[in-house]
Amino acid sequence: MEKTLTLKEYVKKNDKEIAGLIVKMADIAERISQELPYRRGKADTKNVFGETQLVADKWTDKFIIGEFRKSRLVKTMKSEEQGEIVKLNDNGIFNITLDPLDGSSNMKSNNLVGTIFGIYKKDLPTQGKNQIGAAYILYGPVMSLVYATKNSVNKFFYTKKGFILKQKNIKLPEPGILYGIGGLRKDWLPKFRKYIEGLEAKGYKLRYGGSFVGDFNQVLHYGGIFAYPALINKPNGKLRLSAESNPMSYIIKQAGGASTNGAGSILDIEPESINQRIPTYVGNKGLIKNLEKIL
Ligand code: AHM
Ligand code: MG
Repeated sequence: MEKTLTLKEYVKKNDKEIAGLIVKMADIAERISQELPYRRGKADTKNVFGETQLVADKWTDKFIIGEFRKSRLVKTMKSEEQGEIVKLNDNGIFNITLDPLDGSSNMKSNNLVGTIFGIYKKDLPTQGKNQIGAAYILYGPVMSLVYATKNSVNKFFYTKKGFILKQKNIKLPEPGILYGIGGLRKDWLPKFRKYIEGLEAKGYKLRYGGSFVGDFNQVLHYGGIFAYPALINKPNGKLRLSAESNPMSYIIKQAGGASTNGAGSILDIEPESINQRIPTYVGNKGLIKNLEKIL
């Protein structure tokens, strides 16, 4: 039987450059999962995107930024819950993007939520292709941490022994079996609706849970496509380029898949602003190529 590897052992051996960061993320995940049952309800404030914040959105944001400030590894952070880039440590090595609690509208019903990180050495804002790594945490049913670097995509499960390696070098199964799409179908662009009808005709199954981390995680394991598309009344969709779309586009690429905003890879987009939204389509390469042709 192969020896069980802890996250710390694995990342130190295989992705040394960002080992300290990933270990810190795992510690952060453990604490957040313990606190979520108690950090509930509305906060009566709005974030820079005009969305009502929950107590959990604000607490996770403050907690994660504080932890990275203490760790001294991080120079700056751009969080979805903060309008501006936050300076942490002048001598820090990394610049991090953060969605502290993705899918937080699922908190009320106790459905999936997660945390998303993009990792850069370049100063922010910059193109997603400049990431040197990206990661997400999914808080259940078993808490998991998935991180990607240029080497591979790897998954860890939280157990009595802490985070342990569950799957290394994850690749998207071909040709995929699922699709999950945000926004109301009546608001999708006609060409996109036709594309999805084509997938349905081929037997692709709808799996949509309303959290990017959860819905993306399914695509990573079964193959298929996730999108928060351009909508008739919201041409840029909903997802944020820096905090959400870029890290997930990096992970899908390392798993053998692709991303697009409808015209080209999300990772190539030169950011116009730090709070920019972008139509987001991620999944198996063939599916994304076909979609680009249609759009
Ligand atoms: P959040 O980070 O504020 O939770 O917003 C992003 C989430 C995604 O996880 C999900 O794909 C999308 O919003 C769902 O939005 P809606 O419920 O508005 O359709
Ligand atoms: Mg989010």
